[in-house]
Amino acid sequence: MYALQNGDGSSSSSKRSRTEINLAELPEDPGLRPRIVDYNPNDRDRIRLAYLERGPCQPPSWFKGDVMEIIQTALADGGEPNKSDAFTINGQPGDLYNCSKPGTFKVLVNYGKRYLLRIINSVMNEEMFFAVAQHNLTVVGMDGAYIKPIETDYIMITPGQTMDILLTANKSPSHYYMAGRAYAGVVYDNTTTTAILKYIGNYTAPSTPSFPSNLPNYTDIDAVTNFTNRIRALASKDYLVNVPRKVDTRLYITVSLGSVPCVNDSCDGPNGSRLAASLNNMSFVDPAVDLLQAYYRKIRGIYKTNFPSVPLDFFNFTSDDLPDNVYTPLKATKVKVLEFNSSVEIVFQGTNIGAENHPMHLHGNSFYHVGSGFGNFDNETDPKGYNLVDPPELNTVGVPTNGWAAIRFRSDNPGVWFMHCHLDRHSSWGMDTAFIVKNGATRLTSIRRPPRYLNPC
Ligand SMILES: [Cu+2]
Repeated sequence: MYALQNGDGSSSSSKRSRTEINLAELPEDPGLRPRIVDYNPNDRDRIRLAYLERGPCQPPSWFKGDVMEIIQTALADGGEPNKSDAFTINGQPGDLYNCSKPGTFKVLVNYGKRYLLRIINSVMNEEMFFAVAQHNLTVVGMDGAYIKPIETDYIMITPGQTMDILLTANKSPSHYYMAGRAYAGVVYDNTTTTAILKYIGNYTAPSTPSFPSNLPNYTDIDAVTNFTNRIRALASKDYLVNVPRKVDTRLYITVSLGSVPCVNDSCDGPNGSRLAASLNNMSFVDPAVDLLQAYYRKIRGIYKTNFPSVPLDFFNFTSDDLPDNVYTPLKATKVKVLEFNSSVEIVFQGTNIGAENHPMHLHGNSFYHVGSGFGNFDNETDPKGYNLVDPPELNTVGVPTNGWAAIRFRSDNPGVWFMHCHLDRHSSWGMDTAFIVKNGATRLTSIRRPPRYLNPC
């Protein structure tokens, strides 16, 4: 329990009533701050907000302007949101942007030591290439699971993915750039963010650090494929792979960017339409009551359970010449119900309706990424090439541009789990659905009761 100073100079327990908290007097030093649970539940939201306002806030996408206003305006007008103006590494855009040089983030290293870099792509709308000048990277983990170590001179990481990377400081003591840039989508921020790997010691630093020559260019699709095809589970005696061999529930899901009509063709999408992204032609509509509450409390009329298991129309999904009627999805709140502990296979099929790499992300479960390819998925020949020996266990998988990705998992986590494209603009346009995983037979395999107090959003 922490003691806090009151306005009158006396001190008291931190679990205090709402009227006694003076936000201006909350400690600046994070080390002196009481834990949030030590405050009265009614005060916690105000205190969190007060700390957030003090910063530092370190968004990896940086916008000139109010980011919420930019997004809300774009959603209201039905068009693309502004691109970001910069990417950041640990809050700093780096030397290649105007005015940011003094603040460039630096990683100090000692010659001969090995370092663990934990890379998280929390960029809003772009997959990213990342490299460190003259230093190889050894990727050893992804999304919290070990993989067979990959020696590489660059990575490609999608929003939502995390990687554990070893770097050995074994080059001439100097300054080296680490740099990130986008893998091109339909629209993308084409700036480059940098930080500096700085060796500790006495040497003459270069006026400009060397730049990673192997950082792929924006459109280098081969660099994406070559890197992602190397990702394999560690699959050791201690880290077993347990990929379902038999499939109970099979889903084939097309991933598309389209648009829906707008009154008087007055929106900012193509020909005055409103942009709408979809899975199996369903463009997800945010429900009035959240899905977990609606399911748990049995509130009717919030969602439907008939999310389609296959596309409503089959056509040549990746053709350059698409039928006219495939651009307009249906807007609905549809989910898929899964029995407890069923083995599930999902094949995501990218389409040429706004073709780009879509990082599909599942909440509540990791899954095995058993296969990928370009073009249309062939349900007879492609499964023969699945990797069921050492597929990586992930929670986000990039569906290749105009290609497909297959995943398998066991639905052993009862509850309601959102699944969505991790490019924020696609998710906000409806490239989402949710799974309701039913309870198992016992209390331990059933959804838990909600806590007595839930913070309002
Ligand atoms: Cu997407």
